[in-house]
Amino acid sequence: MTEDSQKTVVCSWNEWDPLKHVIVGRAEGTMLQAPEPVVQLDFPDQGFPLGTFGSLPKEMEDKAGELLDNYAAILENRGIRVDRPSPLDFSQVIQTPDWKQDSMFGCMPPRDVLLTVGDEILEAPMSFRSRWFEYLCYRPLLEQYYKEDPSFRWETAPKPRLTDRTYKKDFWKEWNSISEEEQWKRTVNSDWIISETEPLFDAADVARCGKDLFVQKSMVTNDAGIEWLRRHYPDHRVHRVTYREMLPWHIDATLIPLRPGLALINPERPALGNAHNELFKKNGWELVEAPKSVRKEKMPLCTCSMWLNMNCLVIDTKTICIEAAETPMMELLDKYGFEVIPVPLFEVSPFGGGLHCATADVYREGTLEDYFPKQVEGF
Ligand code: DAV
Repeated sequence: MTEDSQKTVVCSWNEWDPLKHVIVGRAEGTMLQAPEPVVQLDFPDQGFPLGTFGSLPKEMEDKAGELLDNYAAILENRGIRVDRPSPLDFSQVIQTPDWKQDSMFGCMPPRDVLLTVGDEILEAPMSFRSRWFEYLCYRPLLEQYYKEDPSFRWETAPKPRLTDRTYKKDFWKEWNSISEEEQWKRTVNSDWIISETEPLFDAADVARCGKDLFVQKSMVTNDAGIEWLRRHYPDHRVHRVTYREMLPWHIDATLIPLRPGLALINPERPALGNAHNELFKKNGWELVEAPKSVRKEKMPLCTCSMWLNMNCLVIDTKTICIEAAETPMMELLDKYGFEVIPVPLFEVSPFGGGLHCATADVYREGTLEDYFPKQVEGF
């Protein structure tokens, strides 16, 4: 092998070290997926009432594709290597010995599937049946990294069975019939649809800060999944975090680490319990409340919240990509000394998220550091 082919390709310990290599997702073929235990989409005014499914409209897909290509070009112009996944036919029926699912989803948000910690990329289990095979879209890239980089550790979490035991029976029927007060009660107890039958997590429920990994318990991440991560990363401190959010789904519109000592938080989703804020405070971190999005409405067929303005990509501790319309967010980060790169990506949101969701780290220059030397007991 040549000297060049022996270099380190995969390494990233946190959300802010200088980004050199990243995966940007693709919109092609994305489905409004077929109903399954976790996903019960209902967009009657937009042509997809409960129980129906199908491809996202072609003109939406074209626009999203254009914006993602533009995002990739912006990063490449900064000297960052950008790779893209290989979409599958997401309209196909998939099955395992345990279940059959009428469609897949897509491969716009690599952040949901791939968790990069140091020299390892871990394929997350995923708790949607429609997303069970999504890792295949990234296999051509992972195979290539494996050949190029002798120290790359390619890992996959146990593939979940996702049988009916994985999901609480009649969850949605119950959830939709109880009062808001009851819903908050269940929320505070993290009592959502997935059971503790098997470890489950999406990679996007993890915020990486060197030795400390913040993992949100959510609609797609259970305690067994958090425990699996704890055992899998014995040299890290895995913190189980919960916020006051009704049906949480990924941490990256709730807590966004920006650089050592600074993180964005969501003012509508305060951390539950005192340990979270105490840990940040004790270690001299400032938690800045994100301003609201300038948008008044979501894109049609978008399943994300109104907080994708927080879903930004840090290029390094002085440079950050923000959605191009989000002036208040840009002004805030400018005040904190960042050079802001505006990236238009709003029309990509129905395909699974914002600027952070649409990427997955492959390489950031830097080493494993301890940014929280003072810990909080039991957290
Ligand atoms: O608040 O809607 C969106 C993240 C999707 N990957 C939110 C989180």
